[in-house]
Amino acid sequence: MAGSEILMKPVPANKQQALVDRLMNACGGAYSPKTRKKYYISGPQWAAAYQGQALFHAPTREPIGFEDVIRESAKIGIGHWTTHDTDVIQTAALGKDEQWSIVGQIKKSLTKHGLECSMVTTETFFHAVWAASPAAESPQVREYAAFRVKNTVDIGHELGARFAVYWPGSLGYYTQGAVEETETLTWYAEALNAACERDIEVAAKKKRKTLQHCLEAKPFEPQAEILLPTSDAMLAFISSGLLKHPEMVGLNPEYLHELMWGGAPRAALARALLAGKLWHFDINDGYRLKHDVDIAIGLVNPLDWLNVLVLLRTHNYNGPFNLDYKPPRTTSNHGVFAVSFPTAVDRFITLWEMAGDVISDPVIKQATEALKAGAEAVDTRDAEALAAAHREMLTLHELIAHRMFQILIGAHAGRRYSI
Ligand code: XLS
Ligand code: MG
Ligand code: MG
Repeated sequence: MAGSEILMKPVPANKQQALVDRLMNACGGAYSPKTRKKYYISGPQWAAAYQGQALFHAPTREPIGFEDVIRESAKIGIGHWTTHDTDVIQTAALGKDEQWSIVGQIKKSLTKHGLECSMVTTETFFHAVWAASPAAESPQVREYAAFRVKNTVDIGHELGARFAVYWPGSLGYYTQGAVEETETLTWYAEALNAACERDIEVAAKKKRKTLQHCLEAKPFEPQAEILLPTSDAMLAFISSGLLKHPEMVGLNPEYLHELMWGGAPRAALARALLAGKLWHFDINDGYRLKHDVDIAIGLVNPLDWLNVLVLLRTHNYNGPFNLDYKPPRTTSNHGVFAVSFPTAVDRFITLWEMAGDVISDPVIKQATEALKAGAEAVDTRDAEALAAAHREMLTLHELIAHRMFQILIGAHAGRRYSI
């Protein structure tokens, strides 16, 4: 095919949706909504309603509301819905009657479409009131922060949520020295304490379990320096003694946020698992040491994702997988629900099932068992003898990596390429 050959006529605007839909169909391999619903996948209001705006970018999509997101999620087979307080309630209406009337409408819409609200989170980064963070020097701002997180707990219980997430985005600074780190962290802990205490009260009243409060770290953005930049920092914070109810507080790691600081997401998740704090997980993709590009799962690092899911399946992680990504600015409103969300869900399911293949693969199993069996007895104080005894066996590390690649491309199941 000549590189410059034009195969298609220009496509008029009113034919483009049909083209996208036809090519989506041609892709094949889509799971049914019923199958998709079997997985604990949640769709954030803010991800679906994201209009493509950023510091250097004007929006490319029209605004949509919670009714649209809930209805379209139901059609796709996304069984759970998550939201920030201000994704659905204007800041000025928070805590007022208007809030409860909106929450009532949300409940109706969820019931109508058979969705559940799994998680609620407080926006403590967007509004001007958070310019100095939710743990600002001013006691009035901190009191407002406490009100906001407590109010989110109330909303969460009303909507039947099990999780509350905290991404303290603006907890940091642009210029060093203005804020004292230990003081700021102590103040931030006070907000979490207020949320947990409120939760204990409301849960008792409503005869519900308390929520699982999950901290989410991100190494940079929107502040230049962040006081709790990684999931490990969050773990240290949980056990710092500042929290009154550390047992109520765990983690919501985000895949890309760990990659952003140059970490290995799978290793970060492993540390959270060991601490018993891997409760909730934001799934997406992107690049190391770049800003928060929030690409949908599997489009950048499918092999790494496969590895992540092998770890989670091995340890029976049974929390939500929250689709915290941003449909690209090039995707239309139609494309968000016709392409972006269903394909993200389907890549997740495929990678999850592949992780099952990895776990039961006979080659990987034998290789792993052989590595754990070690070599024949040698003097365990003799480094040279030990290294020599294991020399051939350690080639299995690379062999296992190759086998995972084969599983990723289907070669283990007979897919062949030949010249
Ligand atoms: C932003 C975060 C945010 C949280 C919820 O980078 O990922 O979306 O998940 O506030
Ligand atoms: Mg997130
Ligand atoms: Mg992100």
